[in-house]
Amino acid sequence: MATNKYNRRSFLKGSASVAALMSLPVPGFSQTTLSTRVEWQVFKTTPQYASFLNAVKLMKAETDSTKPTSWTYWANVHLNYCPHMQPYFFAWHRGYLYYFEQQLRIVSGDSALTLPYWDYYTYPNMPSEFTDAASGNPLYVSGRVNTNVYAALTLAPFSSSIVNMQRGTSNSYEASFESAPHNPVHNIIGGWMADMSSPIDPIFYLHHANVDRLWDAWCLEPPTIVPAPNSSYWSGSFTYATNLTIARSRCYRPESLNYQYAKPNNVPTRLPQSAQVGRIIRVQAQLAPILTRPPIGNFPNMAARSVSNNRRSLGGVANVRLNEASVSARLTLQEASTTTFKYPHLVLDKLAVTALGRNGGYYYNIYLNLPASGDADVARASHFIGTFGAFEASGAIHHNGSTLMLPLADVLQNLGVTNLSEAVISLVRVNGPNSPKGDVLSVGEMRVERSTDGP
Ligand SMILES: [Cu+2]
Repeated sequence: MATNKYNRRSFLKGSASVAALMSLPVPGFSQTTLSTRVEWQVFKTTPQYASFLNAVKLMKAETDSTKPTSWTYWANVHLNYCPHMQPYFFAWHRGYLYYFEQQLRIVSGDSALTLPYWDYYTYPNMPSEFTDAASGNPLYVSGRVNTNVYAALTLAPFSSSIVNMQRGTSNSYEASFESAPHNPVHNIIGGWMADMSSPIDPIFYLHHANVDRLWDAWCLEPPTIVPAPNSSYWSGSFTYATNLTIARSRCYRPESLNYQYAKPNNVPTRLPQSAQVGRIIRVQAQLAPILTRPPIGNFPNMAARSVSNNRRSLGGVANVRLNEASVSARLTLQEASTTTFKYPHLVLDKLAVTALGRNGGYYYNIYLNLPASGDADVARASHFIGTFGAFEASGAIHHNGSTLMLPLADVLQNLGVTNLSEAVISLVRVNGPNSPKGDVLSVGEMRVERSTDGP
């Protein structure tokens, strides 16, 4: 058709063609026509299902990872550039999916192809098309530990108290959502998904399309607060590869990238019904109320010290090894000047993942000062700091010198703590239907820090 101006062959030549993706008119669509991304169960009944399978197959067959027509090229984009635990987690991934979706159209030659999403809040079991190990199924990868992600789900980001999209604000949707369900879905599935190279597993793209969809749904539900399109938050650009960037402002709304999600599109208000059925009951039992705080382990103390000019450790413990048991650690702290060192963090430093732990199938919810006895579950949400598993560790090891920094400002405010003299940190283990037994992760030093710049 007339609008279909791209020259497919030029994209098969190699990495030099990446730049052309940026100026590519969306094939088959005028500026005002939006394409619609649909849930997998609908998607698989459309003609685009065959195009999708074909594109994945062709991209996996291209072994030159410097070419954007190869599957590995896009996994490397994620490995090298993705922001995790920092601003623009949602927006960067939106641009990433946009370019990947265009690549699928180019490779398949189907200009009507859109990325499907997997709504695990309705269907907690991975679609069977991805788990069929028949040879030649391009959607299958070996090494996944679980295909049911019920244990990863939470309604926490959709609670009425989470009103700010932007990270670094109090009650940030981006920070809450990334922490869970985003990270646990990676961890519980495991295999490639528990690693920064997670886009090797095709389910990655359906997971992130769902993340993008839920971001969109949340933004449209008052009274949510999103930086306005003319805010400086949206100035600048994101990088995906040399010569492949996108203006941040284009990631503000799906419409500015010429797509939308099937309507109605709402955030979930309940966990899946199918949680009542069969083997999932076992998973649900593992999410039972924490009736008691996990026992306090015996760890060497680490004294308060200066970490750098702008970071101060208030104290911590050393050599925390994590296995199938939940554990707590008591940190004796020496408060710093809170006028200079404004921003409190929990820092998990010198992280290592064991060979067993690398596969995933589990994660830990981290809490501050859970009640020592009584029903900790009642107050659990206000004590929540974040999640930790093979996926978070992989990101920290790749991008951040094996250090994970979790902001504490919100939880301290929720608990009314102003002076830090002691902190009890609990790591509560959550398992998928399959999970490893034995040492999985180690934290060389777990400490509370304050920094001059934050959050
Ligand atoms: Cu992800």
